[in-house]
Amino acid sequence: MRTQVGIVGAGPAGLVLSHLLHLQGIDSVVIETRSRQYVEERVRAGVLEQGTADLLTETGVGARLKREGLIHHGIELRFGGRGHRIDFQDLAGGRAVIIYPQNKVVADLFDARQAAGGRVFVEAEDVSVHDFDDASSAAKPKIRFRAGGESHELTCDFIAGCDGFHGICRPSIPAGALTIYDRVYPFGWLGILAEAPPSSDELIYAYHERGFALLSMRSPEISRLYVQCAPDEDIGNWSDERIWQELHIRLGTADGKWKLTEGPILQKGVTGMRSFVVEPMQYGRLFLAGDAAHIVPPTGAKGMNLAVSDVRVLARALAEFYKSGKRSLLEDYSRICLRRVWKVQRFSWWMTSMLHLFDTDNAFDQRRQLAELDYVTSSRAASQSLAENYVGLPME
Ligand code: RFL
Ligand code: PHB
Repeated sequence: MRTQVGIVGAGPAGLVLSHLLHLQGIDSVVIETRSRQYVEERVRAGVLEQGTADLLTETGVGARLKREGLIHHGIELRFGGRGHRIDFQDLAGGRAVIIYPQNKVVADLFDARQAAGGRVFVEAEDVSVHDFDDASSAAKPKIRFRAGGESHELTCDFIAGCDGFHGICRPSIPAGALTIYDRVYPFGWLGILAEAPPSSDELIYAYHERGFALLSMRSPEISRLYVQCAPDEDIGNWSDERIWQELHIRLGTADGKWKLTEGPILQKGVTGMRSFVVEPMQYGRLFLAGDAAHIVPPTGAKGMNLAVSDVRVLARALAEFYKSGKRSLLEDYSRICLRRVWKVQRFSWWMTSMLHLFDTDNAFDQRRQLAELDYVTSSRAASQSLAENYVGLPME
């Protein structure tokens, strides 16, 4: 089997890339280990930067996003029992974010690939990548895998490693060729999906002496809520009742007027938190994109957006190569992406550092965090910096 670009992974990075390449007349094949249903039901991100939403709309996969996406012009930071709004309309030149779940983005893209006759192999096993080293340029890159009970070998010009943090593409690069920058946080998030109308029109990021809490949503009927917990927290220790109780405490206001609406919990899970970057994001004819190359803690709501901005750069570089034979943009892929990656890393680390409880014994740190929150919500310069990062920095 042959194609121009072999794509490993059908998350946002892999599917957006395949879609963008198709629009440029470039053929690709996507290989994914999970089933389509699994990928479409996996509860993950919920916030699209305006640039991400615009890209999906402009490339013809935004119909449902337009119908069901919730446009948010601000977020609330809640601390000391009071809410403080960050107004994007005013502070970020009218830009906004769109609440639309990642699993729907993925479903919309699967539909688009299918309608265009795109080849996507799901439930693939034993996926491995070969001959992508430029030194062995006599041979073309290959992806081997098993699917539908058969062994396949896909020969391509380039491989896109879009297989997430635990994928096989990054570890297939000789270790000496990569530098890893890593930070693991001493906490995780316990997240729930609840059949309850969101108790606020906008997201609430709450700093509390018992730990961070976040109120988010998926639709006017479904809330998504998180509480900071231990990184290895046993979900078995958290009854529904205990989760709601903790959310009431951490999100509550001093005047007692704000009410959190409860509802049946549809799903719950614990996520660890880390910051991670690999440099460079390219080795020979293998290009890493999205979580395969970098992880951000979810506090800035950036992971999926960063995955999409990587593949936008990659699609443009591949289009230039196939049109003109020029490799200059491909050679620049890593440098272009990493500029944005590090700015987003900085923002996600900063939001995380400001809002989480790091050390219950360190009263100095807690006072410093409260001062930071006070500054961010009272200085126009500081709130503008938060707003412009949250809605998404310009593409380049
Ligand atoms: P994905 O989505 O992990 O997709 C990788 C795909 O590769 C498959 N795979 C393989 N396929 C073939 N062969 C192999 N050997 C393979 N190994 C793995 C996997 O099954 C999978 O389908 O990576 P991608 O495409 O780079 O996308 C990244 C995003 O998924 C991720 O950054 C976001 O979900 C992060 N994130 C958020 N991002 C946002 O932009 N906004 C948010 O509000 C936001 N909230 C979140 C988040 C992530 C969270 N969790 C669960 C980590 C909230 C949470 C709680
Ligand atoms: C979500 O809705 O899942 C969500 C929203 C904002 C974040 C992280 C996750 O910062």
